[in-house]
Amino acid sequence: MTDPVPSRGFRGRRPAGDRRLPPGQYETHDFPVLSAGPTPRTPLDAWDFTVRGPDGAAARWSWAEFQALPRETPTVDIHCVTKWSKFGTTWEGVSVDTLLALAEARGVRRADYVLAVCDGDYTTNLTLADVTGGKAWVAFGYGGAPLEAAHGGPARLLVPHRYFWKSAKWVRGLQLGDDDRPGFWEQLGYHDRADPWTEQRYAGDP
Ligand SMILES: Nc1nc2c(c(=O)[nH]1)N[C@H]1C(S)=C(S)[C@@H](COP(=O)(O)O)O[C@H]1N2
Ligand SMILES: [Mo]
Repeated sequence: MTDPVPSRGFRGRRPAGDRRLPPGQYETHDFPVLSAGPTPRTPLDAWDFTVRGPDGAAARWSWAEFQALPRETPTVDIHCVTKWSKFGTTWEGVSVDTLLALAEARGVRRADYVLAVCDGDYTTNLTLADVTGGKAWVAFGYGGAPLEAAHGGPARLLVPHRYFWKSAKWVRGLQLGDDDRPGFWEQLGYHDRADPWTEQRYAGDP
């Protein structure tokens, strides 16, 4: 039997795998650790997660409450601005859509911008659109195991369609706001939006 579809390699100029690799990136099979400071270690009984609206109204979950929320297990490619990409990483966590819907039911008004806040004072800014529509999670599992502290455990934000610095490790909350407030790396000259497919690496990149 002949295959009616030409093999993938002959359909375009570039090897098929390149379609997964944003411009300027290379694939790695390692999982590098990149942290701007020491790894914070918050005990689970002191951990909570807060979604705060622009007017101050907030929804808060303890670790136990958070664990009882509906979970998802996304498998995604991740892209660091230092140019490594890692394909097919599998996480477990709660979708930001789920968190926002529950927060809204508790009187938290949505707003156009989101600042992720973390233990250790790291922050990063995103748009609401960047973290809704099945594109972002608060992940506490990686590769079928609890997320290691070095990689952001107990829980980190996972926003795989943006450069990986937007995936805030040790995340403790999302602050919704009507204004875009630059986070840690964004104040130091990195791009506010950070789309790897258009190489939004530094402030001023189109
Ligand atoms: N809280 C916090 N989150 C962070 C960082 C950090 O320094 N602190 N580094 C960011 C950067 S630059 C990258 S590339 C990824 C690295 O995640 P990893 O160490 O799990 O590879 O985390 C991001 N999230
Ligand atoms: Mo990074």
